[in-house]
Amino acid sequence: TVPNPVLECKPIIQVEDDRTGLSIEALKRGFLDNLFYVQGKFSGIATKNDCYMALAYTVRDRLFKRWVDTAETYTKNGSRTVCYLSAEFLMGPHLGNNLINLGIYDQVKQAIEELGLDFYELLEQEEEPGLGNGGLGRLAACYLDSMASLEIPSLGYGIRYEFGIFEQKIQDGWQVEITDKWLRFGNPWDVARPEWSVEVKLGGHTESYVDENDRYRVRWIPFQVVKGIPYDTPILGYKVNTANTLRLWAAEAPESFDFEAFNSGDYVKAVQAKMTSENLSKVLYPNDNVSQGKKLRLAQQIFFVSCSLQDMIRIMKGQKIPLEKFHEKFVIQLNDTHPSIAVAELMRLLVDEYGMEWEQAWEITTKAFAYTNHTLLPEALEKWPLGLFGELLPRHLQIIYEINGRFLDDVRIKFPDDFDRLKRMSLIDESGERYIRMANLACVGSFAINGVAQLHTELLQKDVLHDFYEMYPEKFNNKTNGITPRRFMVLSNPRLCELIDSKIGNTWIKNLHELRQLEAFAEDVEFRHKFRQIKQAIKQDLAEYIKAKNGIDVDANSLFDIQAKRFHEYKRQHLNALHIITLYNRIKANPNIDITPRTFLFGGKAAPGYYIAKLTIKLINSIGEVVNRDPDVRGRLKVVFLEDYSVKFAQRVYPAADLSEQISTAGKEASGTGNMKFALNGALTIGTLDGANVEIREEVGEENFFLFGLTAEEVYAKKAQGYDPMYYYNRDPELKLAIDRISSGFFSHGDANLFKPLLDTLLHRDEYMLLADYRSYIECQEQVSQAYRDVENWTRMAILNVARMGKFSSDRSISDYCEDIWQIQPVKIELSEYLQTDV
Ligand code: NBX
Repeated sequence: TVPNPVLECKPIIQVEDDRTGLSIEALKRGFLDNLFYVQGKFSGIATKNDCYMALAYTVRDRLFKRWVDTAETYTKNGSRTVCYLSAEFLMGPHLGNNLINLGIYDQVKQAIEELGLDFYELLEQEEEPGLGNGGLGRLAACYLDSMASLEIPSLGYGIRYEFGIFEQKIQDGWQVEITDKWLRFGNPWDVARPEWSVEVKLGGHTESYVDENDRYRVRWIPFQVVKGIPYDTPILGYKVNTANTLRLWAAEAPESFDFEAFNSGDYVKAVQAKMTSENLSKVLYPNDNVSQGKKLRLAQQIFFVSCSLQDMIRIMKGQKIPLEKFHEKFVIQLNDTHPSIAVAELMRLLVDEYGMEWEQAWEITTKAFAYTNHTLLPEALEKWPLGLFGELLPRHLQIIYEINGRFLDDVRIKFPDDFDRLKRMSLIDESGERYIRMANLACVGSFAINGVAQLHTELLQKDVLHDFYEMYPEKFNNKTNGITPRRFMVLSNPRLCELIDSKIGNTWIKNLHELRQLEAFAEDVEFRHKFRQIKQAIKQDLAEYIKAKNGIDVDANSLFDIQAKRFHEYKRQHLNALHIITLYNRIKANPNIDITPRTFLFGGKAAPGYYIAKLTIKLINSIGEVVNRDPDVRGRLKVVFLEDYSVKFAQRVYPAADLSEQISTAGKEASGTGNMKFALNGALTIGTLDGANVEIREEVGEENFFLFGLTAEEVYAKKAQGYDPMYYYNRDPELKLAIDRISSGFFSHGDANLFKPLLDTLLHRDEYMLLADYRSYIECQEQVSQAYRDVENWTRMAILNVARMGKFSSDRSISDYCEDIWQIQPVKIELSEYLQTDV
């Protein structure tokens, strides 16, 4: 292509101006300028949203020099790049985070206040892009922050869902779902790049042919073609010049498609085809840890995967790097199996579209991919009915057969005559209805396979992926999850940060291990006092929010006991509920009993089709209704359901917790990351030996962690022996009473049937062993209540938790990925001096 002279020109940014200046005056001018030129309003009629938008653009302007220079540097250097492929990115609000990472939070706050506006009110205006369900999507977001902060060239690739995770309303105690119209007022943070659109084929059939070199080739004649348009969001690192890109694809019908149908005269059909295409990026599937096997979901997966791989090839062409070097230019991390069709799609692109030999293409493919597993739950392992798969992706089905044939030959050589093993490892499940097993495809197509916590990786190797571990032990490794301290401390807990900074400076934000220096202050009475005051003030703020929102009076002196996460039986919110009922029953039996006052806070969504999870929400609200108004309780117990838990709201919740509930059945939670966010903010954990709890306890010390429950091994052993929940029910009178209170209709206005499905699962199956763990949990909670009364010691333990959380920074996780898997080094982005903040 002819060099475009425009490419050689950029604005000469050499003086502080309204788009780059960081002085209060420049920020104010920038804001007014954007209010005028972008929103087209004078201040007299500007709405809060206009002001938010003007502020967002003012901050965005200050990102662009970094973003453009980063892209330019990577392009000129042909830098090796990590591509993080994820069906979900749960980013949370961008504005506050960008202010923190740019290092201009205080200046902007002052500028806005000098304009007579309420800074926090403007921050609150942002509609968060809820493009994820829970931990997996939020992990992707934390990793983008850390990759940028560590100056690692990276691209996040995903889907720009028009409707993100639904908004949750509670009506009469039940969850009701409202569509999330997050794009309603426009999105100031992304930029459409229609010039980089690509096409994705779907459906139809394949044909074989012989090419001009007498080679056997396959051609795919699709039924439908969909266009993907990339939308780019800058991802700025913390106090560095690196601004990487999150590239999300939106689906559209290609113009030619409309045109053909239009010419044939069927205008309505043409518009319908357009609608069908746009459906692809319409909505995020709201399931967490369960796969539904819907065709539209598979279409979403191939859509964003194909767009992303084609985009990588375009980038290579732009940098004149030959395709044979694909795996040197890019390493692709698969965030669970959701993008694992990429293995077959890259093969298709290389072999069918670029005429590469199979062997070479396979060599490149298996050097390019790495796979992260996030679950041990069998119902979450993705498998696609063969028929459905072949209808949508006929060519990929053939490619998977070919991969499978060659792979099974390898298995046969390594394990001769082991026919059961072949059946288990095959990419196709042929035990009944035939399915494609996506985890198997991901394992075969990747050079690295990792779990997300030590225990989880061990269980993968021992159980879920055992055959693959025996086949390829060298591929397996652990990468314990982490969280970004920028969003989950600096942004969400400024008061605690200020206290910490006053003692140890602020370099801990980049090197979280430095928090260790706080250990010494755990013994400092004055420090403990300040630490407590801060927690108290934050709890008071939340109490006021609850009063306004739920109309419930909450005592900020009570122990704030919080469980905030998706609702799922394995996470056992109903075990927490049984504890509340037990305390309530004790009060009813003895109204003068001495009880540590507690406020039980719950937050989280249930998948709309997950009846038992929704019923658990109803149960908690029903218990709250009774407990909160019973005069015998005299305010000693309160139960509050926090509606519509989101990243934005989570940032208010973590800092307010005294006690963090991490009570999943051992062996079920892959890692958990909320557990880390709570502990980093000075909550103590009550938890099982599950996921990353094990490592958190190791770090903070067993004396600073409330442990209960069966171990993963004990859970398996008990199941193998034939577990009978009724045994516990009949033997533990308090447990029996708690359950009977529910089944009698006590919490449901006398309706004895309402919670029957929930109780039936507990009494007759109890897959997640609540009854087996009940007594241990209750006793552990008694220790918590006792410990909370010793104010000084509780504070000491809380400080030690904060001090010892260094390991759980996502910076540590990302450095480990870089060293062990990605083989990638940082690339410094140089900016002219006058544009730098306090880097
Ligand atoms: O991933 C979560 C795990 O449950 C957590 O233990 C872990 O900490 C976190 C990050 O590694 N998994 C998760 O959030 N899964 C999903 O959201 C999910 C969504 C769709 C789907 C399957 C799983 N089809």
